[in-house]
Amino acid sequence: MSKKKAPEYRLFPSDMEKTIEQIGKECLVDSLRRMSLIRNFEVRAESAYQHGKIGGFFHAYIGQEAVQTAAVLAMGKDQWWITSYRCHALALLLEVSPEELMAELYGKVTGNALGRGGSMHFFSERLLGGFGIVGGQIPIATGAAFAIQYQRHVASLKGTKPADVAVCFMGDGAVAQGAFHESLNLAALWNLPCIYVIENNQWGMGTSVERAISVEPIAELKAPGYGMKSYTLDGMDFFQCYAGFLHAFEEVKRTSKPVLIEVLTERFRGHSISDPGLYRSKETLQSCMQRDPIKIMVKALTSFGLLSEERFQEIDKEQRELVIRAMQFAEDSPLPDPIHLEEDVFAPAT
Ligand SMILES: Cc1ncc(C[n+]2csc(CCOP(=O)(O)OP(=O)(O)O)c2C)c(N)n1
Repeated sequence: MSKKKAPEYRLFPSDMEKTIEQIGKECLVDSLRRMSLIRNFEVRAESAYQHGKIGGFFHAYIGQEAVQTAAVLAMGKDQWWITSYRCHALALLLEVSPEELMAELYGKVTGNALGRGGSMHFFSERLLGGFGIVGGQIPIATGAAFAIQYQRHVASLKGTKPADVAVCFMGDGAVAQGAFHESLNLAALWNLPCIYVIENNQWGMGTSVERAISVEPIAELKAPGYGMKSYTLDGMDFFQCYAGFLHAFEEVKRTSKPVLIEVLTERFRGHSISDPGLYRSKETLQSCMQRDPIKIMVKALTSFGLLSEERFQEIDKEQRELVIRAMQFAEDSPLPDPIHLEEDVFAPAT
């Protein structure tokens, strides 16, 4: 196999100072608080897992926090949101309580899916789910975008604030799935307001993106095949992500045409909690972690005089305590009664 040329990325042009001014101090500090909540939730839940309190699959979002935090801020919570099994952050960002999510991880009846779904299947009113099948969420997002367009022209859903777009997060590994290509073709053909976001964290389990995906930059080279526009964002930089997502959101609202976004990011952990990550060296991981999105944001906010290091430490402590209270709630909650075991299971009896 011949070695591919190193991709040359053309990042979305953004201006940090302008973005900071546009978002404003209060909202920026709140976004940092949300990123700290996600990080603390993941770190504490990992430790609960190691102590045998949580079982099953578990995929942390550590390292990628800036991406979905910026997307939800830029587009608002009223869109249709959907993602892969790496879904803890999106649920927190869409205001599902840490208690409800932690209880779900603990398999307790007070959990987000009554303790029956676990780590990969968080949901909320506007979060159509975490999905365990790689690429499984892409056709569903496309359907949500179809519903938005249909309701605009034909009918309206009573009582609910209409969404402007459907936002579909996926990993780089999902790009090799047929569902990705079928969905993009249909969305482009029918002008569906869908924003497809590839979170390129460089790995699909232990396979590097350069060994799995035929061309890079992924979005820039794949989107033209469907007549779609594309953007590439630096996923460790909250401000770049915000500017890029906001631009794409305004564009899709105006044109009702789908766009494809590639966000360059890194996961600071293994694929899942059971992955020791032997396919990348300690040095490579250390160098990725130099660009910690939380540290980058703290540095930017302090340098603009919007936050002090001490204030960040306080915020971080508050979030840590919030998560510890959520763990206590999960611990104290009852397990589901086995009598409910076969409820809500769609498996026809033979
Ligand atoms: C259809 C399908 N094939 C294989 C798997 C096993 N699997 C789970 S995660 C994963 C890697 C996906 O990587 P990527 O899409 O880059 O997302 P990331 O985990 O990096 O967020 C694979 C192959 C699966 N869940 N579904």
